[in-house]
Amino acid sequence: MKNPTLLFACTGVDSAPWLAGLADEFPDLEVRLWPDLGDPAEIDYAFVWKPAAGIFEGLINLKLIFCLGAGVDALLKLDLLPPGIPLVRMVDPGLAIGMNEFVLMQVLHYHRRMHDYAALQREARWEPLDQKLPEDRVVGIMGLGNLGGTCAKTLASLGFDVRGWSRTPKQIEGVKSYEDLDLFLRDIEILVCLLPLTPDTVGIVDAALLAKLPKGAYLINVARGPHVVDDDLLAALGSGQIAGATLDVFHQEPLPASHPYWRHGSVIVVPHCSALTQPKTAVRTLVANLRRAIEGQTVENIVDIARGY
Ligand code: NDP
Ligand code: OXD
Repeated sequence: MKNPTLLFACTGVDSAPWLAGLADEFPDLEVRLWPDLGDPAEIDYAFVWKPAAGIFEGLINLKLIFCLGAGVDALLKLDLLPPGIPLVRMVDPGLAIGMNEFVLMQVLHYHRRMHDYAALQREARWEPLDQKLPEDRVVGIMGLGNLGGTCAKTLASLGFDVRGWSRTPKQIEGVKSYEDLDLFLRDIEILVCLLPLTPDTVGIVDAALLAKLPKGAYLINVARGPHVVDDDLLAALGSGQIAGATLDVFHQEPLPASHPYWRHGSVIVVPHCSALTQPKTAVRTLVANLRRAIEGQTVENIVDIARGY
């Protein structure tokens, strides 16, 4: 019997640590590196990120597609997935650790008023500001899945008043779960977006949503750029409705040099790096799921294509 064969087709990703990790964790797996795929009929599985057009052509024995990232919006938009082949997204401890660190860092940044201190420093003003206890700081997380749920748990464990909004109710210790968006937004001082990008969530952070937050709230968007209507956020920053924003993701990436976010005094821009898929942990996640597939067990984290995540 032939060895299981995986096509590695991840654009812009250094394949070396992945290939080394796969060789260690699954020596019997044959890995083909796109575009040198050999006989397409021999490919059983594909591991992809920003794949080239036509990549799935001729893969007549393809059984599963694994995505290197947690978000599959770009892949679904390309409209090149062969019908009927399940798509598996990345749910991995390394990603959750990275996102947890980044969100915690930015929530603490706003909670401890570093944004205000930076403004005071620009004017050489020595002015200690009021400090709130975490229990008096309301942090809201849109999306309570693998990443949002992890961040919510961490913030709750530090004593923050954490509220979460998701499609279905969640039970996370110390976190108030909301399904009604308006009710959820009412008292949020720091809003974190960790939703998947779907037809239901594109443009969700618009003028109407921002106006429902208390004046002077902060936004942390670590999900996808198109969740935010940029002109509406810029207007809300201008009016003071939003006091500051941390943005990791953008409509166009890299963010064009001319974009007003780059030089906006109330915006922190980082280059889509809040959580990177780490080969060290993600190879083990991939291999565990590959083995489940090969042994005929249930594969975890299959995307509901109709729902978009
Ligand atoms: P999950 O699928 O685990 O969680 C998604 C959450 O969003 C779920 O709680 C889901 O609710 C909720 N949700 C989805 N649609 C709606 C809706 N219409 N209304 C209300 N709630 C909704 O995703 P992850 O936590 O793994 O990842 C979230 C996103 O983070 C990814 O899709 C990706 O875009 C982004 N990401 C960004 C990274 C970065 O570096 N910036 C890195 C990794 C991911 P329910 O549970 O009820 O279904
Ligand atoms: C992801 C990402 O979805 O890197 O994993 O954004």
